[in-house]
Amino acid sequence: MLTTTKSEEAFNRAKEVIPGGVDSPVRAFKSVGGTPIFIKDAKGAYLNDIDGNKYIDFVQSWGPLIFGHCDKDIETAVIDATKKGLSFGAPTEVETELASEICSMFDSMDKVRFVSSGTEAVMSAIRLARGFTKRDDIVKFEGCYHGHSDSLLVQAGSGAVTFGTPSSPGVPADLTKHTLLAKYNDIESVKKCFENSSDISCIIIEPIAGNMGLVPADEEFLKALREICDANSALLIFDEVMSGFRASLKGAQGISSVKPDIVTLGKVIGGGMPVGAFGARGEIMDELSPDGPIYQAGTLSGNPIAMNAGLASLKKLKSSPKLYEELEKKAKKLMAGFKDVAVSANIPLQVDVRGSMFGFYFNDNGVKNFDDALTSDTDRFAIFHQKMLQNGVYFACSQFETGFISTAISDEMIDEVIEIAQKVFKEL
Ligand code: KE4
Repeated sequence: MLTTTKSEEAFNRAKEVIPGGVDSPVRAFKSVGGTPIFIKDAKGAYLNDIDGNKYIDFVQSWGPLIFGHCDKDIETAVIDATKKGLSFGAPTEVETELASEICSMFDSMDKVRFVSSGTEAVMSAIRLARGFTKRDDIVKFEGCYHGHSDSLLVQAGSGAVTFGTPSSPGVPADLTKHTLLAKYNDIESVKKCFENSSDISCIIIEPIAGNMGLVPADEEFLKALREICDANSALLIFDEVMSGFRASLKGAQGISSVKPDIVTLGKVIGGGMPVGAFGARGEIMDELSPDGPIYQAGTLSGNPIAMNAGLASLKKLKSSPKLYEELEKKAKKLMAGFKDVAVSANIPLQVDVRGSMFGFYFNDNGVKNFDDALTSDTDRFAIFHQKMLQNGVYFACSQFETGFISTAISDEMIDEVIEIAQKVFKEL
């Protein structure tokens, strides 16, 4: 039995001065039960908690740590940058370098602007789309999560769904009346939005949804979104904060032929430091202040530490072309192993993989949208999560999240985790 005494004490102390004891709700383990594990440090594929327990990490800070923890190159880049000063609030060449790297990877991007979180990137992208088209309405999909800015916190995925409060108090109805909801992988529901409003500025989608569990969009569906946007002069926003550099070197755009108008990024491009970004063709981005009228700003936007961490991360990604093949192979091996042990334990399990991203549902049927995802057995997931944790395996603490493979996770580790799953599935 895992001793988590120190984490329990730490959690009680944290709750006195931090709401819910956490700085982001999903970390509170509310939907899986038990005490959130307090991390002491991490190295490679492993997390070490303050009770001296060790875990193989499939969360990797919700996506950023594609090279695992304490990667030498990223660590060196951060330490070297720190010695030159933490932040200047003035332009630095490293911002241009990282912007050029990113723009060179995405055909749909001539220019990109950096911010400090995925939420900020999406919030800015929505304002840009509204300003550029001079329209107020937006279309989002049930179960997709795009950060916690007001217009997007409507029937969100991720933490909000986990708590069953799809739309948060504190978000004015006057604002969310401009947010139209459609069903993922269902083009008829999108057409209905365009019948109900002639004021739609954009459609925003996670082209590979990772916040209702892992649900890739059908290619035909993405093509239909592109067509409906073109027919109505609305912009198509791909929120690739999670899938960017995780599904492939070009995120979902490395897999789908569909080109968005605006892309939002985050997580991996910060290498573990706070970074978000949004980019588009020059005609759209030039509408942003100071050249254009659409205002957007940030004290630590493009700060050199985060930029150097991101640059080191992207250079590593670009330098190993086989990287995504290897990560996907490991993800498929893990999911095939889970499928096998589930079948032998007579447990219904749906699995899916896109590059280094993997997902599994305790569900009799395939999952194509949010309604399907919600029919999953979250009680069984909670028991699974706790038992895997007891055995030193750290998965996302919600059925409505995605798992990740880092380069630090070896085939031997995957074999070990499948063996543990063999035991755990029998106890579900
Ligand atoms: P942040 O503001 O949390 O950096 O990014 C928001 C965001 C935007 N778009 C997508 C597709 C995202 O997945 C996210 C954030 N992802 C969640 C995990 N699924 C962050 C974890 C958390 O909220 O603590």
